[in-house]
Amino acid sequence: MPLSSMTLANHLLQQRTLHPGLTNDLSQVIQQIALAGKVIGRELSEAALHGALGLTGETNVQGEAVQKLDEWANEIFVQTFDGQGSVVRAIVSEEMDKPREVGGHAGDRPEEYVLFVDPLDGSSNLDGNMTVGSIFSIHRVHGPLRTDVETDLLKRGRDQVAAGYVLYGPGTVLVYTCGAGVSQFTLDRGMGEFVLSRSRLKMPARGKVYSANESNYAKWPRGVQRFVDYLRDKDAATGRPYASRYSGCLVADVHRFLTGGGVYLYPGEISKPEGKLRLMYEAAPLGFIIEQAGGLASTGTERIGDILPTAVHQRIPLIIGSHEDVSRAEEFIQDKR
Ligand code: FBP
Repeated sequence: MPLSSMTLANHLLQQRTLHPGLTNDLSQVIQQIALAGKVIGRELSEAALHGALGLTGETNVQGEAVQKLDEWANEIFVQTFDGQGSVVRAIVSEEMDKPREVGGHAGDRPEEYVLFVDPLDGSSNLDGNMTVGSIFSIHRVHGPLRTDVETDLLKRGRDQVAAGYVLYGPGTVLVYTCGAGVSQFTLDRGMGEFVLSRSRLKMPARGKVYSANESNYAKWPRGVQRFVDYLRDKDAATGRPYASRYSGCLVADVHRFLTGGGVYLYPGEISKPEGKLRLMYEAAPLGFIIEQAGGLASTGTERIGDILPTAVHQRIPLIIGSHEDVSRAEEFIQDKR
């Protein structure tokens, strides 16, 4: 029995009365993303039957091996917005070297958007039939936009008008914010609708779980090592040691903390201070969600939302999660502890 019959469309309609920034066009974009999420979720659940698993043999702009489903999911997002009347002017994707102009019109609408997307985050989990997700970030553009001029697309996380993700796990879940709190919807396969399953999400100030690829421990700066040592130390008063959980999918780990608290780290390394994750379609959108839920997203020295990107595929160190845990990490990284 569903918790409520509040579908995503109804929720967006309701939110529009409360939040002027959530315009009809922006609601439309979020619903189109939900549609792409349904299509991707259905294909993932039967991918092994369609021979859709495995690698394409190509590498993407990040130098990573491309899963067939990475490419396919990217195409689903492009097709979803590449139609006449779409208010999305361009898509920047982890799977595309250059921004892709879509929608077939040039600045003739009062309000247009650029969509930044990681079509399938954690895709190395696919062959193991494990959780993956799609991450999205939406920026509003006013007037002419030169999609071939990268600087026109570089905006701070705090300027996002909406962000969220679709998580493909036991259930298919969509989580979004447009700056007025965080809401979670679960796909009711019978109705084919995303139905509200949690609203006004607030995460615990401190957690009991941390996520990090500890095989990189030796490559981390001393401050990061000391913070992870601190989480592993025994101290009942501060709920330590924390449990270690690392799924190989950023969205899945962050979603865990949205509900139960905790901290995820993909820090910079001594020889690679920029880390692995991408600012504009991984760190910034998840940072917007987590901060709307009372958490924090940081590089260790700077708030993710305040960073002006230098490139659309820029990488950034990420420490994200419960406010007290991320603040503690910053203290260790900045040698204040
Ligand atoms: P993709 O978007 O290419 O999947 O990369 C991001 C990611 O897979 C995260 O989801 C995950 O947390 C991390 O990289 C895993 O990286 P590693 O295998 O180095 O631990």
